[in-house]
Amino acid sequence: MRSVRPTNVLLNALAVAALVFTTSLSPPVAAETGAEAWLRYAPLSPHAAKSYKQLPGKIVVLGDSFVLRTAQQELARDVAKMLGRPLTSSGVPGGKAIVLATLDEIHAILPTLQAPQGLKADGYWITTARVRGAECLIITASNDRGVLYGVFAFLSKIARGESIKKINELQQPYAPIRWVNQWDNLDGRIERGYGGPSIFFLNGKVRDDLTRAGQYARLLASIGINGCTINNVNAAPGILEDDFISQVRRIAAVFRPWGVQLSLSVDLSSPKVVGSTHVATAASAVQPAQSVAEPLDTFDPLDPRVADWWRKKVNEIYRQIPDFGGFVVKADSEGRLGPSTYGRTPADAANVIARALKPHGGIVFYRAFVYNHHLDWHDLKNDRAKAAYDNFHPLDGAFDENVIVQIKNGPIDFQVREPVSPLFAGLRRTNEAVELQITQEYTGQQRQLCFLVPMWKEVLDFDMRIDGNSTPVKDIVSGRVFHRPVAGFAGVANVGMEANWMGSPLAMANLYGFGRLAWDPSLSSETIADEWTRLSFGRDLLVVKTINDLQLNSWHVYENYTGPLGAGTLTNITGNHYDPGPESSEENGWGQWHRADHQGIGMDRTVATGTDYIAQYTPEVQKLYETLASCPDNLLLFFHHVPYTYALHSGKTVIQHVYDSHYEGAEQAGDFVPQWKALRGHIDDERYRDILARFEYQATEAVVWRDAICNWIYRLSGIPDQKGRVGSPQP
Ligand code: GCW
Repeated sequence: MRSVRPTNVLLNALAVAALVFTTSLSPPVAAETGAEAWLRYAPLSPHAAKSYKQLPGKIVVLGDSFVLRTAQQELARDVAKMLGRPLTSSGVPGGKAIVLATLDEIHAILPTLQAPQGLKADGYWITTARVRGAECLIITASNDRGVLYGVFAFLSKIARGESIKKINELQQPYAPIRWVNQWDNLDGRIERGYGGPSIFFLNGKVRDDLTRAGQYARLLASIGINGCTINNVNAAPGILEDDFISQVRRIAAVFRPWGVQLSLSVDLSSPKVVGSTHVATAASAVQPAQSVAEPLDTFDPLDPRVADWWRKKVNEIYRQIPDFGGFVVKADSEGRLGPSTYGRTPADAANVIARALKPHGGIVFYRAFVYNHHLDWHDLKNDRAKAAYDNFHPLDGAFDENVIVQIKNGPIDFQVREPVSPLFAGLRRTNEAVELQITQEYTGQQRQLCFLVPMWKEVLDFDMRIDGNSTPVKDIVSGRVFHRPVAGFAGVANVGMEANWMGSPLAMANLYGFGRLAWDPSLSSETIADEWTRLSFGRDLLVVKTINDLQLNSWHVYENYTGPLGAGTLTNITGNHYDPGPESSEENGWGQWHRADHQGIGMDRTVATGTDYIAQYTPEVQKLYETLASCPDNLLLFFHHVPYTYALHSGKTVIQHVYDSHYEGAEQAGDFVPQWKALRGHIDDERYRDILARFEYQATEAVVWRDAICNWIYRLSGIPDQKGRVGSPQP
């Protein structure tokens, strides 16, 4: 046997000792699945915990409701997790305490307490006051939900290490409607969902175990989201079968403690088909339906029998779900039936349902995503981008007060870059909501990093110049500009059963960011990214800086190697919406055309020579886009058809820009890998390895994209890359 020399033994022993020493110095990095998302509430170091030692050890809750109880439990549990300190709870004031109560309740013990300004529904105020001689921390609001939001905001401060000394913070939501839509099918699959199967449905029934649905509601409440539509806008009529409603009721029950209102997507032909669709049944805990709506031979919205059908159906829903939110409607779109079957308008369709909901306080979201997907592509005047405005602008003022027209941010379909929809400025007497897509359908499907908050900020801050005034989109969709009673934000989230919800831990920043922007669109992308990173990954400075940078750069990087100059995401649009497929955009009726040919590229949407789309904007915005001189480079090909040799404002030709941006983007995506590798040992191994594998994959995909687009455009244009990378043999 070979003897081991003493020096080696000594060195090995020293190495082991050194390892043990260093590991015992750095705090253990616990395994994480991402399931807790931004609500990890990791224990604070003893040093950090010290700065919260003045926090009272008791919670006093005034009043009683599901939501207040949730607020109290959440506070007690998470403070214990972070500070290692139990909090007792009581309904009776006395001594130092954290008081949770609505303003009305608090006035019973503190009649003089006045919020610095009127609190809107869901707004909250965190302050300190002396109650019967004892210094108390007060979390108050005009309603119970606001108290819960205040608790989450307070916990977020501790988790991020913010000081709570002399706290006095009042926060109001920017808009009353802050909803997510889930595109879940009843069989359990999710349309454009990349985080596993539905948390609500399985094999045509509501899941028996709704634990995840409850946890989802908690995540939503923590960022101020107050409504969730649980099923696909391509709605199965079976959702309205009486037996199904009694199943859905169970989902509403797990949402309720978090103040999340449940709503449903419905098919407009329901009056004709519901009653004859087969849905799987589950044991019902409520009495059978009292007012069965029989199937009719029509769904004509102006037929009184149809109005009666909706009334009965809605009454039955409210009997089972008293806090039901309302319906989302996709009609006359992508093959869905709609009011056009009977020569009726979207307003006729929306109003018949709205009138059934009105006595209960429910709302109809009627989607403006109505377009003809059999457009004649030979006709250069045809333009899908015009559809929403053409269909809805003439109906301004025709919708009932409890209808909201839900408008996608751009006129096409969640592309990597689009101008904002002109319809935002085209409805003055109609409620609006902006629809943003959190799930990354056209932006990498969660397999590639694309933090969408900077894109949404550009949309929300875009000034529509209505009547020559400053009218950013955020002020229109929040109801401010035209003083609309209900308005706001809808985000297509599509979380699923995968532990980390969206399929990728980093993609959760988009859900977080949606909620934060819906609450306060003036927050910067940097602030939102920073909050999210600290909550999700901790406060290590290298971790925070690296992840923030990755997130904040990712949209531009993705745009660089996928879709140039506003031409759209050049994905396979007839297939998976993921791989490069620029040819699939052309020569079909879908209308996602870029009009690339041998001479040039881009859609001419000008008033002068094009489709006239630009005429849908206000005069100042028209001016911006109509001429090549003023049109920004990043939207050039959305609005204009130009030769490949056209010189951009940057001085580069279009073709050289395409080559350069694709090479630059692929290189930037490749750089994500070493940036991420620097975090090894600074975060838990599970998420480290998972995300590393994603970045390595993204780096190779970016090269696939680069080559596909560069070769395609070279084949079309015949113009080689000045830098010799495309179109001529490598030296
Ligand atoms: O972009 C398209 C999606 C469809 C979706 C549709 C819509 C739910 O590819 O999957 O259908 O938009 O928004 O209605």
